[in-house]
Amino acid sequence: MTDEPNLPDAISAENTPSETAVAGAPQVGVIMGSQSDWETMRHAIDTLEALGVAYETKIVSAHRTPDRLADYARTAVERGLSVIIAGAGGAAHLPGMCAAWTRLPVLGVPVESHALKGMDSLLSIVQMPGGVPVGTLAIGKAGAINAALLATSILAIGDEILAARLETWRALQTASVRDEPER
Ligand code: RP5
Repeated sequence: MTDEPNLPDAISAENTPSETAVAGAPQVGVIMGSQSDWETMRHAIDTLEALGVAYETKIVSAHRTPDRLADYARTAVERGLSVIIAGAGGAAHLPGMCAAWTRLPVLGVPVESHALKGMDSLLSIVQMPGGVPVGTLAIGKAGAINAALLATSILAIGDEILAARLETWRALQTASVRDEPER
């Protein structure tokens, strides 16, 4: 039995683009290596939507669509993105290769793999050589949610509306924690 609140539903943000968004243009790019990553990465999308952050999402594989990855990451700045969230599993090169092509902050989400429970994904993403950073989150759903929250925190540095929504999120989360365990 979990007490986990449905914060995306609870926050009831207005779902309008934040004040730094230009005509609803995406500020966050959410990419994933495969359709099979959707079940994890949808939690990042749900969180961004709840907070009213303008985003775009795309399947971009470092291995299967390398040219798509290069095009996506190399044009990310000029297209107005501020942060990229990249989720991948197994030999998860996507976040690191994406970071190689752009100066934007890249947040990596290790998707849980069948063979190694996501340890392979985690280590593939987290062990970047010095000079090309990827901010690595937890394996799976928690990492996807936190990547969205962290992306929003980055945007909120210059956006009071998003900052207020994050404060609301935290307050709802705090209010949802029981004082004593249910027996
Ligand atoms: C990675 O390989 C993807 O990110 C995915 O997590 C994993 C398996 O992909 P599929 O074989 O399910 O397409 O590139």
